Amino acid sequence: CARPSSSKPVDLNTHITSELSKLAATYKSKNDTWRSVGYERAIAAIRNYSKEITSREEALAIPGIGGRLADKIAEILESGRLRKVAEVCEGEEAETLRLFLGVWGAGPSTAQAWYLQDFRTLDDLRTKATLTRHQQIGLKHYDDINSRIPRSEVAEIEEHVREATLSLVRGAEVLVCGSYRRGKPTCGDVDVLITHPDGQSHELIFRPLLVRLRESGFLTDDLVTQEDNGNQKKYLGVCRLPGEGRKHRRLDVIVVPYQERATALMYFTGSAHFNRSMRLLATKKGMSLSEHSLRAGIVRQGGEKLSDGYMLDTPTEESIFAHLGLEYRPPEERDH
Ligand code: DCP
Ligand code: MG
Ligand code: MN
Repeated sequence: CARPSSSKPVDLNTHITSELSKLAATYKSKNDTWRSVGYERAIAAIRNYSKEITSREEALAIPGIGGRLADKIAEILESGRLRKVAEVCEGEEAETLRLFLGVWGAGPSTAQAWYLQDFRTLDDLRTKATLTRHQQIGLKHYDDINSRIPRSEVAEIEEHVREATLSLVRGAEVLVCGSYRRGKPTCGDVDVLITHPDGQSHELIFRPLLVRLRESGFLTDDLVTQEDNGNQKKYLGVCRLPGEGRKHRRLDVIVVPYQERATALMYFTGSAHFNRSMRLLATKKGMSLSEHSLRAGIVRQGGEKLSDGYMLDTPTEESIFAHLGLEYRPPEERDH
């Protein structure tokens, strides 16, 4: 939940939330949104609780935790684990769905459909399933895409993209966001934000950069090239550094106008959960936050926007926190 850094609670209940997270993830993979969202809310409530939970009664007193969840917490407190995790998260169906969800471009309903068609292995998918173009790429690079990227390699990829960008347009700014900027030891992909301080030259970067990186063999597969997200452009693909023994890595690039750099930076740094909290908080304050801008004076009536309000000046991330009445939180503290 969005809150000032000074009051950020230390998570003393990871033994509880880690068990509940397994349930939330498995229900999500089974397309049981109702249950997975229920567990995710409970996890958020427990994370916001600043003390170690020591009894069923204490759990029950936390807003958002009901009787059945308190029972589960009590079981974890007594035995260190939850029998329901074994029941729900282990076994052929759950394991196959996890395997299939690792195919880029496959969501819970696709994974489930494949399971119902009696596919059980990646080879089954390769030989028998009807795959979208994205899923074919996801399957081709399955092992590489599903292995974590060390920070040092993310930095090499950043440097590679920076050199290519600067050779096209001098003075461009290139920065890796996502889990890397949040300080994670390894990353799932590389999220590169590009902008230009002159406010205009960013428009010259997107296509030529992709052409250059494709020609050099660095980009190996294109997933999505989206040129129409307002003034921002977004590319999703697969890349590989030159040299022997390199893995294929997922690469996301956004090119944004300088005016939108702080809101785009904050969005692209995440986490996704943090972004949802910040947007929710903005909405509660009659504002609206997106990767493009922060607006104030929004008038809503029953979910409908009556007034679009006006744009606030957001030259830095600090200014966004300030407009929202929050103390600044550095990227390392934006996981939730
Ligand atoms: N993002 C978001 N909502 C989503 C997906 C992404 O707000 N549904 C934002 C927040 C993410 C950022 O984009 O932090 C980058 O997305 P990634 O999927 O690359 O996520 P991370 O970089 O945070 O983690 P990972 O290490 O898995 O890449
Ligand atoms: Mg990422
Ligand atoms: Mn990404």
